[in-house]
Amino acid sequence: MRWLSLPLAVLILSALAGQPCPPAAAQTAPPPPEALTDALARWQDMRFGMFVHWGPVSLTGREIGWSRGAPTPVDEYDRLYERFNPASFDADEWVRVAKAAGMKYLVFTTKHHDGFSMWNTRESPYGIMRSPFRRDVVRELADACRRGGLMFGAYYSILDWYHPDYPLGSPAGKTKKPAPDMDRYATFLKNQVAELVRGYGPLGLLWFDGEWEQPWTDARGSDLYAFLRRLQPSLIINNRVAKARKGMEGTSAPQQFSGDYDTPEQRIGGFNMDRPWETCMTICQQWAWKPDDRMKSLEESIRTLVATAGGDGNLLFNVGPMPDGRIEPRQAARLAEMGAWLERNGEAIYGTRGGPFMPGTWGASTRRGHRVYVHAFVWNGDTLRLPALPAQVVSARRLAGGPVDMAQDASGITLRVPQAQQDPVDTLIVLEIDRPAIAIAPVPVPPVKGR
Ligand code: H79
Repeated sequence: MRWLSLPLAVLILSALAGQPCPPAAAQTAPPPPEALTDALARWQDMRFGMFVHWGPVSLTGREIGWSRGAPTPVDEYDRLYERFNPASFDADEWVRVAKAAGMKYLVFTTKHHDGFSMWNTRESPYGIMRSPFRRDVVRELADACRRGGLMFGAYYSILDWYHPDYPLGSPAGKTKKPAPDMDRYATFLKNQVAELVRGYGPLGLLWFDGEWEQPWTDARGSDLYAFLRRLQPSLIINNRVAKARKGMEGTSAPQQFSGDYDTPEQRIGGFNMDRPWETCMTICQQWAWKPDDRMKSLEESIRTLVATAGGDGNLLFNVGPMPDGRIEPRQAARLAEMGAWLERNGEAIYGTRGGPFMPGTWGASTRRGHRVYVHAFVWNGDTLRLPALPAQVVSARRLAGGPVDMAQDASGITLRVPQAQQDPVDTLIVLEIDRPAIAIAPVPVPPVKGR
C-alpha cells in the first residue's frame, strides 16, 4: 500500500466495501513554522507601534497615493521627487520619538500606491536614489531601528498606479494602462520585496496594502506568501497579501487564505483572541503630512490604545513626517505624553492579553498572570459595576497606588472610587484573582450610563 496515498486508499476501500465515500479531507494548511509562532507572540506582546507614511508627496501636504491624478495632476505628482531633499531627516530621531512614545516597532512606507520606492532598489529607477536627497531612507531606518531596539517592518503596496505593467492607474485605479503585463509586474513585485527581506532584514513584518483591485488574485497572494515564508520563516505577513479582507473592518475569515493577522483601518478592531490583529490609525486625519491637520487629543489617543489592547489587538499609530524630514513637534509632543502615560501604566498594556471583560463604552480590561487590569472610562458616580467573573477576586488596588473598595458576589463585582479620585482618561484598577486570568472566557459588559 505504500504507493497509495492515504485518502486514495480510504476512497478505494470504502468503494469496495460499498460505503459512501467520505467527504474530501478538509484542506488544512500546514502548521505555521515555530519561528513564526514565536515571532507573532513577541509582536503581540509589543502592543504599540509607529506607522510612518512619507515620501515626495509630503511636499504637497496631500494624501499619499490617492492624490495622484486628483487633485495633483499625474505629471506633477510623478516629478515631485525632483524636489525632494529632506535636509532634517534623521532616522535615529524618528526612532527616539517612537521609543519616547512607548512604541516597540516601526513600519515604514517603502512603496505606496504611487509606486515610488524609498530604498535603493535595482528593480526601478523611480525611487529615492534619483531624488536630490540620494540617501537610502529604508536602509537608514532599518539600521536606526536595530540600533535602538525597535522591530522594523515594511509597508508595501501591491497595487501600483505608476508602474506601466500594473493594469490600473490614477486617479484611484479608475484608469487603464495601455500595455499592462500583470505577470511581469508580479515578478517585479516579488523581486522588490525580496530585496527588502534579503537586504534590510530580517524584517519584523511585511505590511501589504492595495490588494483589493481586480488584477490581484488569491493565487498570486498564496504564491507571494509562500515565496516570503521560504525567504524568512519568521516573517509576519498581514492579511492584505490575499483577497479575503472585509473592507475597512479588516478581518478575514480564518478558514480562507489570509496571511497571519487582521488589519482594521481607522477603527478599533472587535474583541478577538483567536487571531492576531492590529488596528492602524492616524494621529491626525491624513496618513501623509498635512499642515494643521486635526490631531487626536491625549484622551482619545490613550483610550484608543487601551481599547485596542482590551480587544487583544495591537495599535499601529501613524505619523506623517514633514517634507523636511522632521516629525511635527506637536505630534512628537503628543506621542511623548502617551509615552509618559505608558511609563506609569505600561504594566497594564505590554505583554497582556485582552479581556476577560470585553471592551465597550465603559472601558476595557487586560490580563496577565493572576491579574486583571480594569481600565475604567465611565463611572456611575463613584461606582463601576462589572459582571460576575468565574474567579475569586483576592484584592483590588489602583495601579497608581492606593486601595480600592471592592465587593464581589454571585451577581458581579462592584468597584468604588470617589469621583474626585477618578482619572479623567483611564482609572486603572488591578484585580488580583485566585487563578490564571487567561483561562477565563470573555465576559460581555452591558452598556453603562455614565457621567
Ligand atoms: O496607507 C494607508 C492608506 O493610504 C491606505 N491604507 C492605509 C494603511 C488606503 N488605501 N486605500 N484606502 C486606504 C481606503 C480604500 C478604501 C477602499 Fe475598499 C478601496 C474602498 C473600496 C476600495 C477597502 C478595500 C474597502 C473595501 C475594499
